[in-house]
Amino acid sequence: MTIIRIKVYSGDITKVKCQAIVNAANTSLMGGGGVDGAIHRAGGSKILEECRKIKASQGGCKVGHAVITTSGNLDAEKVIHTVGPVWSGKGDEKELLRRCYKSIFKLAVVNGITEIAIPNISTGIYKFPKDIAAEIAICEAKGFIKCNKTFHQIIFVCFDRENYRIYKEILGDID
Ligand code: AR6
Repeated sequence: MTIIRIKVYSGDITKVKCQAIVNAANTSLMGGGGVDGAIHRAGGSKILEECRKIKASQGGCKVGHAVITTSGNLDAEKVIHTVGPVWSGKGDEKELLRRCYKSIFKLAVVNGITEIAIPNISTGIYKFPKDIAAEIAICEAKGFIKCNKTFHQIIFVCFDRENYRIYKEILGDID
């Protein structure tokens, strides 16, 4: 029997019960709109406090990198904040988005996380084409999970219908 470790949910990531959730932040780590705003609102001031400390010590977070904080009032134990690229269609955005996923999984392993919920990074305010972003996200997740047999699960949380449809189409009807 194959145990399916990549899942697709539809809805709000702040409501997902999972060991860690990922935030699509910006380089300042000081909060914003979209999923970033939702996570800070639901998680409360503890998250921003830790983000401030990280900003003071390393000047925020570069595109393609990731940092980890407490989850404040959220059910998750940790929040991993990554910064996706802004889509222009002319630069190395695909590679930078790939790097986001690699950075997330690396931080998860270092912190003993084996279950993670991830939003559709860069596909909102940063305007990355949803189909290309989904191919990258799923390719990186499959590659990671193949090499990390003890990792329990990766949940892609799709807030909008189009992303949900794209993920279901790529992964097949798996839930
Ligand atoms: N749960 C899950 N996914 C969500 C939620 C939610 N509550 N809310 C929105 N999404 P975006 P980006 C989806 O714009 O494109 C912020 O201001 C949304 O439908 O949140 O990486 C940051 O501070 C979309 O599919 O992030 C940055 O400045 C996905 O999350 C900038 O936006 C990503 O949309 C980052 O832009």
